Amino acid sequence: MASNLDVFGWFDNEYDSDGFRKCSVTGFDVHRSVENHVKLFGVTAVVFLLIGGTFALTIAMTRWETIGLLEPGDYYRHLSMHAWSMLIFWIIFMEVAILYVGGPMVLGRKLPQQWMAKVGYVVMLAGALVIYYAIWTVSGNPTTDNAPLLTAYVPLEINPLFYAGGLVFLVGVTVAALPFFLALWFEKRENPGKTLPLVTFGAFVAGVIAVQSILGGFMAFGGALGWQMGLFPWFDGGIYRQWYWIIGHGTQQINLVAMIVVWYLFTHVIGGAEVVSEKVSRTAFILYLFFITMGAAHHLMVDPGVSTGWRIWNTSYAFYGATFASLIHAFTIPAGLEAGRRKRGKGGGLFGWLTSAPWKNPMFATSIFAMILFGFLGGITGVLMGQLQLNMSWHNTFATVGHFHSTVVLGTTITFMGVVYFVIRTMFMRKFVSGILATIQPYLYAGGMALTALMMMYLGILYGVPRRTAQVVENIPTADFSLIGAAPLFNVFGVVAVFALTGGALFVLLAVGSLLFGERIEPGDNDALVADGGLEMAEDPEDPVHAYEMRGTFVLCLVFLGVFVVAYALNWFLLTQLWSIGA
Ligand code: HEM
Ligand SMILES: [Cu+2]
Repeated sequence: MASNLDVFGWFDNEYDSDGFRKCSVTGFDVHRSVENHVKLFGVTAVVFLLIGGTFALTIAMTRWETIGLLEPGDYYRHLSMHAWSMLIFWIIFMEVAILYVGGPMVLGRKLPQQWMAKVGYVVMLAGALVIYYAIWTVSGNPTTDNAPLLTAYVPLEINPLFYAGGLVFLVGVTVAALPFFLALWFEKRENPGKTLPLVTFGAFVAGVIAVQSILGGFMAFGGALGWQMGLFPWFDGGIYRQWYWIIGHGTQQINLVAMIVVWYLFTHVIGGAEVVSEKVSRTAFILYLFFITMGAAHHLMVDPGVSTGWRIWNTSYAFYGATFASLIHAFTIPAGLEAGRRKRGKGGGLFGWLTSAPWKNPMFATSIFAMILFGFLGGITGVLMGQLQLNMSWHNTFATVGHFHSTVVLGTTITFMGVVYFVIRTMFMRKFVSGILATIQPYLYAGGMALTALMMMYLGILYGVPRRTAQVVENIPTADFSLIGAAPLFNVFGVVAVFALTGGALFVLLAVGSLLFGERIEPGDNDALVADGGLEMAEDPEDPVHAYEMRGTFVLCLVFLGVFVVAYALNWFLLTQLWSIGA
């Protein structure tokens, strides 16, 4: 029974008397309470993506100095709005939705304590608005009120409201995540001997990393706020930076684990993948739990506040435990797809399983593009720049921005766009307003964004173009060298950024358009989404998936390794070239 307020018919699916329905695509028993909250958080996230995307336009058109849209004085304000809308609000609202899918929805349970989800939602929203207010009303007076960007390092003078907003947002996220943890708690209490499904297990690991990160966030923002309000005389800048990066780095690892969870789910549901070895995949998730937060130190590589031993131990020893975990997933997910599709008779030669895959389905394409682009562009560069020596040539250059757009955009954002498509198709039960545009959108966005990220890296590494600044080609204040040689490349950057922005705008149009005008799908009419051969085949115990070949994946892994070696060698070569500067 839909509420009177539901004028768009967004919450009017039919449920049995217990409030459940069976999803014809995933086979999950979906409870109304879970589904409705997933919709709420998901739609809100898209609104933040739209806001963040608008500011992506203004800052990209500023860095393209031929256009030079904003005055240098306004640049930081727009950059802060972009960063917070995208990296924090769009992604974290989506992540709460993904926790509800990975927990109660996969387990076929109700969402426990729904009021917590609602309170968490309102508090998150309030925190976001306070942060927006603090950023937008920045006066720019350097002794009282600077734009916070993401890092807001003390002792920079920043409006205390900003730190307060950050704390409120963190409280909201914590409260919103509680129903997820409760669902797992109840599940384990009722079925003590049963293992959690892999997707739920992965979501739980993401949840634990979130707890670690949030604690770091309370220390950093709470300490900074206390210092700003005069509760204690100082807050050491080095200590702040370490705590700050526990959350700054930790949240990126939540993104990583959340998107890997989605990849396992979508390659299975839509591509027909199966998990080749539960043990191996679960071990990889556990490695993250132990090692990934230690990587926070790679943000302090050039920081005099922490010892060299601390930096090297955390980034070059401990963190490789987490890198190893990523390499495992980089094998097991495509291997599961290959073996699962071969089992369904969709193999053929080395790559027949790939060429026959549902490339026109945007939910499949987004996950596969994200996996490839994240791995090749984001993953490899992350390992390179996370090394003490190579960090020298990356730190605070535009190349860093290229690296993290490869991770949080090419990886997380593209994956989450697929999740939004999925929620529209299987929960809002709407067809896309245009099937062709929905097919094209991931290609346009992934292509445009990949080129944008590559141009950022190119400009940063080869020219040393700095990040976070409005002008370098026309005018570098106080510097006596010139970057004018980079100007033609900035034109290329500007053009490909416009392609990416168009792809992003198309996504928002498709999502909102389909929610408002999309044709309704009747239950059972969604079969086009189901993997070749249907869901049942996946459950046949007589026909183990690991008996099928995975040689295509093996070849892909060798290609990956080859690119890795070349990129590594090239970066060391470029580092040696630095010696000639000033000679
Ligand atoms: C079409 C899409 C996008 C374009 C063209 C774009 C472009 C840019 C540009 C030009 C910068 C400024 C770099 C600088 O001056 O240092 C930037 C910064 C940033 N972007 Fe994006 N971006 C896009 C999407 C995204 C998305 C989806 C996310 C996150 C999910 C994101 C996260 C960030 C962050 C965190 C910063 C850094 C802010 C800081 O330095 O504190 N961007 N982006
Ligand atoms: Cu990091």
